[in-house]
Amino acid sequence: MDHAAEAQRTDLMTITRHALNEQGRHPESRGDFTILLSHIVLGCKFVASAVNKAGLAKLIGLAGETNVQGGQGEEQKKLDVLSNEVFVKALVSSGRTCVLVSEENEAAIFVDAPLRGKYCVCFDPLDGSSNIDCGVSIGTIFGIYMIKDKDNATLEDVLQPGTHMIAAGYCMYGSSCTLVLSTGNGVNGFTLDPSLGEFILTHPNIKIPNKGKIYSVNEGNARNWDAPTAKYVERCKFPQDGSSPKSLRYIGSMVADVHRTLLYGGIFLYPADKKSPNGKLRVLYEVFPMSFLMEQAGGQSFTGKHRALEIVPSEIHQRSPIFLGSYDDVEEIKSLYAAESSTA
Ligand code: AFP
Repeated sequence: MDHAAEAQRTDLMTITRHALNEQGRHPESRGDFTILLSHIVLGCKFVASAVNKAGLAKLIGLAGETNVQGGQGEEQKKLDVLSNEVFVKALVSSGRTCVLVSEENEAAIFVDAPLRGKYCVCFDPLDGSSNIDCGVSIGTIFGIYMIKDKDNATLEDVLQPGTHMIAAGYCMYGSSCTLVLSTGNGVNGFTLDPSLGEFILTHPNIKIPNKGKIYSVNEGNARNWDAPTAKYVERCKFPQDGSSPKSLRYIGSMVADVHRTLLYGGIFLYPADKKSPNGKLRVLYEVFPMSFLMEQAGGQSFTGKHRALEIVPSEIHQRSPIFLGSYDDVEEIKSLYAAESSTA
């Protein structure tokens, strides 16, 4: 590498440098968020490394436990357990968190007083775990809130609408490891450079195309869909305006499906159906963070009734139907639901 290329390589926008720049926009800031983020980044690096080694280390396989969603037949895998431990430890040891909600823990975790800070983090440490055994992309999803009073933390601090979130993101463990983050000022994507061990800004200011050519849904559930969802998917395949049909892409790992939607445009749907009237995906650590990112990137997110970020959750593991993606594509499904409710 010549000197010019070497010099350019040292001028990289790492995620820490980015966070410090953002911090500079808030003169009152004391760097607490930057410290919290650096602990999240550490957790992501640790999980990325564990995912990469999983096949070799025989970490894959059932741990013999059932997670809190177990009543619905979901099994917890060893990597999930490990990832959860990693994130809980990383978040608690940051000294900046107060209440934690994890997909893997039935109850919220209240951090002990000496280590308490002003943030609440809701997270799914390893989403898409049914994809682990076949090496398909999986990810960590997180949403961050500010505590009202850290000496009197309650569940209400996390049972807030998504509009109160101050930051959200996901890390995708795939062919590359990519961390996508929004602190409410647009969306940026950082890719892990394994030679440096640093997340480098590779996708600045991500904007989702206004309209996309892809729809993403588990069509195996089609016979249980309601009329607006069924009609929308029919229109994707047989457009009425003379346009080309949309392509179907569905990985079954929300982080990977949403990442593609964010970059290429289109729509991701996990609707309600007759079997699951509340859909499948969890409000606090799937629906809210992804909706926050979509809106920050210029897209939309809708529940079938209203803007997804306006849900007021009453339980930490609550589920909701979700339609998110390109602005115009979500607009179309919104109009189908509006037409249905006006004839009801
Ligand atoms: P798993 O963690 O059980 O693999 O579930 C993944 C997930 O929560 C989300 O990441 C996917 O978008 C969705 O479920 C896939 O659900 P279906 O398998 O019902 O399509």
